[in-house]
Amino acid sequence: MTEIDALVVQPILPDQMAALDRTYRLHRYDSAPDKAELLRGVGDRIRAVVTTGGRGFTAELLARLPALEIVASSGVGTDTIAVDACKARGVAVTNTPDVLNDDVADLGIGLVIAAMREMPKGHDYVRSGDWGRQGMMGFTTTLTGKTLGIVGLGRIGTEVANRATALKMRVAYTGRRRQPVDFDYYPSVEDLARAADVLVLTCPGGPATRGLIGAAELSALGPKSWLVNLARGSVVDEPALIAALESGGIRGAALDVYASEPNPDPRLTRLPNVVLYPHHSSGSIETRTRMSQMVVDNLAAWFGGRPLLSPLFAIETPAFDIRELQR
Ligand code: 8YV
Repeated sequence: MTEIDALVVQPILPDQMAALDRTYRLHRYDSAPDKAELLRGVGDRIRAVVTTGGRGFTAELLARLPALEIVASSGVGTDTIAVDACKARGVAVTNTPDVLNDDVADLGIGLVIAAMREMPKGHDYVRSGDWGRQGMMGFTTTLTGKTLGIVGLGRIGTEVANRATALKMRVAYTGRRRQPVDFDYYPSVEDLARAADVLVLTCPGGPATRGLIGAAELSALGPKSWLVNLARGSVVDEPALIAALESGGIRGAALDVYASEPNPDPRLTRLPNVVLYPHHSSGSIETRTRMSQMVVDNLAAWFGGRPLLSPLFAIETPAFDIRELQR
Protein backbone atom coordinates (compact mmCIF):
# COMPACT_ATOMS: atom_id res chain seq x y z
CA MET A 1 0.00 0.00 0.00
CA THR A 2 1.19 3.52 -0.75
CA GLU A 3 2.11 5.19 2.51
CA ILE A 4 0.43 8.46 3.30
CA ASP A 5 2.81 11.31 4.12
CA ALA A 6 1.68 13.54 6.97
CA LEU A 7 3.31 16.72 8.23
CA VAL A 8 3.34 17.28 11.98
CA VAL A 9 3.14 21.03 12.52
CA GLN A 10 2.49 20.46 16.22
CA PRO A 11 2.32 17.02 17.85
CA ILE A 12 -0.67 15.68 19.75
CA LEU A 13 -0.33 13.42 22.83
CA PRO A 14 2.29 10.62 22.74
CA ASP A 15 -0.12 7.64 22.53
CA GLN A 16 -1.99 9.23 19.64
CA MET A 17 1.27 10.22 17.95
CA ALA A 18 2.31 6.56 18.21
CA ALA A 19 -0.99 5.56 16.59
CA LEU A 20 -0.36 8.02 13.75
CA ASP A 21 3.19 6.74 13.38
CA ARG A 22 1.89 3.21 12.81
CA THR A 23 -0.38 4.40 9.99
CA TYR A 24 1.33 7.33 8.28
CA ARG A 25 4.82 8.37 7.28
CA LEU A 26 5.23 11.28 9.69
CA HIS A 27 7.45 14.26 8.95
CA ARG A 28 8.24 16.42 11.98
CA TYR A 29 7.95 20.03 10.83
CA ASP A 30 7.74 21.13 14.48
CA SER A 31 11.24 19.95 15.33
CA ALA A 32 12.91 20.04 11.90
CA PRO A 33 16.24 21.89 12.19
CA ASP A 34 15.73 23.24 8.66
CA LYS A 35 12.02 23.54 7.85
CA ALA A 36 12.62 24.81 4.30
CA GLU A 37 14.76 21.79 3.51
CA LEU A 38 12.12 19.44 4.92
CA LEU A 39 9.50 21.04 2.67
CA ARG A 40 11.81 20.87 -0.38
CA GLY A 41 12.17 17.14 0.25
CA VAL A 42 8.60 16.08 1.03
CA GLY A 43 6.35 19.14 0.55
CA ASP A 44 4.77 17.88 -2.66
CA ARG A 45 3.93 14.46 -1.13
CA ILE A 46 2.22 15.70 2.05
CA ARG A 47 -1.46 14.70 2.12
CA ALA A 48 -2.27 15.41 5.75
CA VAL A 49 -1.30 17.98 8.38
CA VAL A 50 -1.50 17.42 12.13
CA THR A 51 -1.58 20.56 14.24
CA THR A 52 -3.17 22.24 17.24
CA GLY A 53 -5.19 25.39 17.72
CA GLY A 54 -2.20 26.82 19.59
CA ARG A 55 0.20 26.40 16.68
CA GLY A 56 -2.32 26.70 13.83
CA PHE A 57 -1.69 26.39 10.09
CA THR A 58 -0.83 29.26 7.75
CA ALA A 59 -1.76 30.04 4.16
CA GLU A 60 2.00 30.28 3.42
CA LEU A 61 2.51 26.68 4.50
CA LEU A 62 -0.60 25.59 2.60
CA ALA A 63 0.93 27.06 -0.58
CA ARG A 64 3.97 24.78 -0.10
CA LEU A 65 1.84 21.62 0.10
CA PRO A 66 0.25 21.03 -3.33
CA ALA A 67 -1.03 17.50 -2.54
CA LEU A 68 -2.57 18.41 0.81
CA GLU A 69 -6.04 16.95 1.45
CA ILE A 70 -6.72 17.51 5.13
CA VAL A 71 -5.64 19.59 8.14
CA ALA A 72 -6.59 17.92 11.44
CA SER A 73 -6.23 20.25 14.41
CA SER A 74 -6.49 19.54 18.12
CA GLY A 75 -8.53 22.37 19.63
CA VAL A 76 -11.96 23.82 19.02
CA GLY A 77 -10.71 27.29 18.09
CA THR A 78 -9.65 27.74 14.48
CA ASP A 79 -8.62 31.39 14.50
CA THR A 80 -4.97 30.41 13.93
CA ILE A 81 -5.80 28.21 10.94
CA ALA A 82 -6.07 29.51 7.37
CA VAL A 83 -9.54 28.00 7.04
CA ASP A 84 -10.70 30.14 4.09
CA ALA A 85 -7.56 29.39 2.10
CA CYS A 86 -7.97 25.66 2.80
CA LYS A 87 -11.62 25.79 1.78
CA ALA A 88 -10.77 27.61 -1.44
CA ARG A 89 -8.26 24.88 -2.27
CA GLY A 90 -10.69 22.08 -1.33
CA VAL A 91 -8.56 21.03 1.65
CA ALA A 92 -10.66 19.67 4.54
CA VAL A 93 -10.16 21.12 8.04
CA THR A 94 -11.23 19.42 11.26
CA ASN A 95 -11.19 20.63 14.87
CA THR A 96 -12.18 19.01 18.19
CA PRO A 97 -15.50 20.48 19.37
CA ASP A 98 -17.68 19.23 22.24
CA VAL A 99 -15.16 16.96 23.99
CA LEU A 100 -13.73 19.98 25.82
CA ASN A 101 -16.98 21.78 26.72
CA ASP A 102 -17.14 20.53 30.30
CA ASP A 103 -13.53 21.25 31.19
CA VAL A 104 -13.59 24.75 29.71
CA ALA A 105 -16.88 25.54 31.45
CA ASP A 106 -15.60 24.12 34.77
CA LEU A 107 -12.52 26.30 34.53
CA GLY A 108 -14.65 29.30 33.61
CA ILE A 109 -16.79 28.87 36.70
CA GLY A 110 -13.60 28.26 38.68
CA LEU A 111 -12.33 31.64 37.50
CA VAL A 112 -15.64 33.30 38.42
CA ILE A 113 -15.41 31.88 41.93
CA ALA A 114 -11.69 32.63 42.20
CA ALA A 115 -12.29 36.27 41.25
CA MET A 116 -15.45 36.98 43.22
CA ARG A 117 -14.45 35.04 46.34
CA GLU A 118 -10.82 36.21 46.01
CA MET A 119 -9.30 32.74 46.21
CA PRO A 120 -5.73 33.72 45.21
CA LYS A 121 -5.78 36.42 47.89
CA GLY A 122 -7.06 33.91 50.46
CA HIS A 123 -4.35 31.43 49.45
CA ASP A 124 -1.65 34.07 49.90
CA TYR A 125 -3.24 35.21 53.16
CA VAL A 126 -2.82 31.80 54.75
CA ARG A 127 0.54 30.99 53.17
CA SER A 128 2.14 34.32 54.19
CA GLY A 129 1.03 34.07 57.81
CA ASP A 130 -1.07 37.24 57.47
CA TRP A 131 -4.07 35.32 58.80
CA GLY A 132 -2.23 34.65 62.06
CA ARG A 133 -0.88 38.19 62.22
CA GLN A 134 -3.92 40.18 61.09
CA GLY A 135 -6.97 37.99 61.74
CA MET A 136 -9.88 37.52 59.39
CA MET A 137 -9.40 38.38 55.71
CA GLY A 138 -11.62 41.10 54.22
CA PHE A 139 -15.07 40.22 52.91
CA THR A 140 -15.57 38.87 49.39
CA THR A 141 -18.66 38.84 47.12
CA THR A 142 -21.35 36.18 46.90
CA LEU A 143 -22.25 34.56 43.57
CA THR A 144 -25.78 33.70 44.71
CA GLY A 145 -28.37 35.85 42.97
CA LYS A 146 -25.78 37.71 40.89
CA THR A 147 -26.06 38.06 37.11
CA LEU A 148 -23.59 36.19 34.95
CA GLY A 149 -23.57 37.56 31.40
CA ILE A 150 -22.33 35.26 28.65
CA VAL A 151 -20.93 36.60 25.40
CA GLY A 152 -21.51 33.78 22.91
CA LEU A 153 -24.00 31.15 24.08
CA GLY A 154 -22.53 28.32 22.02
CA ARG A 155 -21.51 24.86 23.14
CA ILE A 156 -19.15 26.10 25.85
CA GLY A 157 -21.26 29.12 26.83
CA THR A 158 -24.25 26.82 27.36
CA GLU A 159 -22.25 24.66 29.77
CA VAL A 160 -21.15 27.77 31.65
CA ALA A 161 -24.81 28.81 31.84
CA ASN A 162 -25.86 25.40 33.20
CA ARG A 163 -23.24 25.56 35.92
CA ALA A 164 -24.10 29.17 36.80
CA THR A 165 -27.76 28.20 37.13
CA ALA A 166 -26.77 25.42 39.55
CA LEU A 167 -24.93 28.10 41.55
CA LYS A 168 -28.21 30.06 41.77
CA MET A 169 -26.92 32.84 39.55
CA ARG A 170 -29.12 34.64 37.06
CA VAL A 171 -27.90 34.04 33.49
CA ALA A 172 -28.15 36.50 30.62
CA TYR A 173 -26.44 36.38 27.25
CA THR A 174 -25.68 38.08 24.00
CA GLY A 175 -24.87 36.60 20.63
CA ARG A 176 -25.74 36.88 16.99
CA ARG A 177 -29.30 35.78 17.65
CA ARG A 178 -31.79 35.07 20.41
CA GLN A 179 -31.94 31.37 21.26
CA PRO A 180 -34.81 29.20 22.52
CA VAL A 181 -33.59 29.29 26.14
CA ASP A 182 -34.93 30.78 29.35
CA PHE A 183 -32.04 33.19 29.86
CA ASP A 184 -32.44 36.93 29.19
CA TYR A 185 -31.17 38.00 25.79
CA TYR A 186 -29.42 41.33 25.19
CA PRO A 187 -28.77 42.20 21.54
CA SER A 188 -25.81 44.42 22.46
CA VAL A 189 -22.69 43.52 24.42
CA GLU A 190 -22.76 46.92 26.10
CA ASP A 191 -26.28 46.40 27.46
CA LEU A 192 -25.38 42.91 28.66
CA ALA A 193 -22.24 44.31 30.35
CA ARG A 194 -24.38 46.93 32.12
CA ALA A 195 -26.68 44.19 33.47
CA ALA A 196 -23.91 41.76 34.46
CA ASP A 197 -22.06 41.33 37.73
CA VAL A 198 -19.63 39.10 35.89
CA LEU A 199 -19.22 39.01 32.12
CA VAL A 200 -17.88 35.71 30.73
CA LEU A 201 -16.50 35.57 27.19
CA THR A 202 -17.03 32.28 25.36
CA CYS A 203 -17.30 33.49 21.76
CA PRO A 204 -14.89 32.39 19.00
CA GLY A 205 -11.79 34.45 18.22
CA GLY A 206 -10.89 35.81 14.80
CA PRO A 207 -11.68 39.01 12.90
CA ALA A 208 -15.43 38.98 13.64
CA THR A 209 -14.88 39.37 17.40
CA ARG A 210 -11.63 41.36 17.46
CA GLY A 211 -11.85 44.12 20.10
CA LEU A 212 -15.48 43.26 20.90
CA ILE A 213 -14.84 44.27 24.51
CA GLY A 214 -13.43 47.78 24.44
CA ALA A 215 -13.51 50.89 26.62
CA ALA A 216 -17.28 51.39 26.18
CA GLU A 217 -18.16 47.82 27.18
CA LEU A 218 -15.78 47.91 30.15
CA SER A 219 -17.25 51.17 31.31
CA ALA A 220 -20.73 49.63 31.02
CA LEU A 221 -19.53 46.67 33.11
CA GLY A 222 -18.49 49.16 35.77
CA PRO A 223 -16.53 49.29 39.04
CA LYS A 224 -18.52 46.59 40.83
CA SER A 225 -18.21 43.89 38.16
CA TRP A 226 -15.71 41.38 36.80
CA LEU A 227 -14.60 40.22 33.35
CA VAL A 228 -13.74 36.54 32.73
CA ASN A 229 -12.13 35.67 29.40
CA LEU A 230 -12.23 32.04 28.25
CA ALA A 231 -12.33 32.96 24.55
CA ARG A 232 -9.30 34.58 22.95
CA GLY A 233 -7.13 37.53 23.94
CA SER A 234 -8.07 39.23 20.68
CA VAL A 235 -11.71 39.58 21.81
CA VAL A 236 -10.64 42.18 24.39
CA ASP A 237 -8.94 45.51 23.75
CA GLU A 238 -6.19 44.70 26.25
CA PRO A 239 -4.84 48.25 26.77
CA ALA A 240 -8.42 49.33 27.56
CA LEU A 241 -8.74 46.40 29.98
CA ILE A 242 -5.48 47.29 31.73
CA ALA A 243 -6.62 50.92 32.02
CA ALA A 244 -9.97 49.83 33.48
CA LEU A 245 -8.30 47.49 35.97
CA GLU A 246 -5.75 50.10 37.02
CA SER A 247 -8.30 52.87 37.50
CA GLY A 248 -10.96 50.73 39.20
CA GLY A 249 -13.18 51.15 36.15
CA ILE A 250 -14.00 47.45 36.60
CA ARG A 251 -13.65 45.46 39.82
CA GLY A 252 -11.38 42.76 38.46
CA ALA A 253 -10.73 40.15 35.80
CA ALA A 254 -9.96 36.46 35.54
CA LEU A 255 -8.18 35.47 32.37
CA ASP A 256 -7.28 32.24 30.62
CA VAL A 257 -6.23 33.99 27.39
CA TYR A 258 -4.17 37.07 26.51
CA ALA A 259 -3.26 39.27 23.58
CA SER A 260 0.28 37.98 23.78
CA GLU A 261 0.84 34.37 24.80
CA PRO A 262 2.74 32.81 26.48
CA ASN A 263 4.18 36.08 27.83
CA PRO A 264 1.26 38.37 28.68
CA ASP A 265 1.72 42.10 29.21
CA PRO A 266 3.52 42.48 32.58
CA ARG A 267 1.22 45.36 33.54
CA LEU A 268 -1.60 42.83 33.46
CA THR A 269 0.19 40.10 35.35
CA ARG A 270 1.26 42.49 38.14
CA LEU A 271 -2.24 43.77 38.93
CA PRO A 272 -3.70 42.54 42.25
CA ASN A 273 -7.27 42.41 40.93
CA VAL A 274 -6.54 39.86 38.18
CA VAL A 275 -6.65 36.06 38.42
CA LEU A 276 -4.34 34.45 35.85
CA TYR A 277 -4.47 31.05 34.15
CA PRO A 278 -2.13 29.93 31.33
CA HIS A 279 -4.56 29.22 28.42
CA HIS A 280 -5.18 25.76 29.79
CA SER A 281 -8.93 25.47 30.28
CA SER A 282 -9.11 22.24 28.26
CA GLY A 283 -5.85 21.03 29.76
CA SER A 284 -6.91 17.95 31.71
CA ILE A 285 -5.28 14.71 30.63
CA GLU A 286 -8.70 13.17 29.96
CA THR A 287 -9.87 15.96 27.67
CA ARG A 288 -6.58 16.40 25.86
CA THR A 289 -6.58 12.62 25.21
CA ARG A 290 -10.07 12.86 23.69
CA MET A 291 -8.99 15.82 21.57
CA SER A 292 -5.89 13.97 20.32
CA GLN A 293 -7.98 10.89 19.56
CA MET A 294 -10.34 13.02 17.46
CA VAL A 295 -7.39 14.07 15.32
CA VAL A 296 -6.49 10.39 14.78
CA ASP A 297 -10.13 9.48 14.09
CA ASN A 298 -10.69 12.32 11.63
CA LEU A 299 -7.63 11.29 9.62
CA ALA A 300 -8.72 7.64 9.73
CA ALA A 301 -12.16 8.64 8.47
CA TRP A 302 -10.75 10.71 5.63
CA PHE A 303 -8.27 8.14 4.38
CA GLY A 304 -10.75 5.32 5.01
CA GLY A 305 -13.35 6.96 2.75
CA ARG A 306 -15.78 7.69 5.60
CA PRO A 307 -17.41 11.01 6.58
CA LEU A 308 -15.32 13.25 8.82
CA LEU A 309 -16.28 13.47 12.50
CA SER A 310 -15.93 17.25 12.79
CA PRO A 311 -15.39 19.05 9.48
CA LEU A 312 -15.36 22.86 9.61
CA PHE A 313 -17.20 23.06 6.32
CA ALA A 314 -19.03 20.57 4.13
CA ILE A 315 -16.57 18.56 2.11
CA GLU A 316 -16.97 15.14 0.64
CA THR A 317 -14.51 12.44 1.66
CA PRO A 318 -12.97 11.06 -1.51
CA ALA A 319 -14.11 7.55 -2.38
CA PHE A 320 -11.60 4.99 -1.22
CA ASP A 321 -9.20 4.41 -4.11
CA ILE A 322 -8.72 0.67 -4.54
CA ARG A 323 -5.71 1.26 -6.79
CA GLU A 324 -3.76 2.46 -3.78
CA LEU A 325 -3.92 -1.06 -2.37
CA GLN A 326 -2.70 -2.61 -5.58
CA ARG A 327 0.44 -0.52 -6.00
C1 8YV B 1 -6.23 24.59 23.56
C2 8YV B 1 -8.24 26.02 22.92
O1 8YV B 1 -5.42 25.19 24.53
O2 8YV B 1 -9.49 24.34 21.93
C3 8YV B 1 -9.15 25.50 21.90
O3 8YV B 1 -9.56 26.29 21.05
O4 8YV B 1 -8.02 27.17 23.05
C4 8YV B 1 -7.58 25.09 23.87
O5 8YV B 1 -8.41 24.01 24.13
C5 8YV B 1 -5.54 24.79 22.29
O6 8YV B 1 -6.29 24.60 21.16
C6 8YV B 1 -4.37 23.82 22.24
O7 8YV B 1 -3.63 24.02 21.12
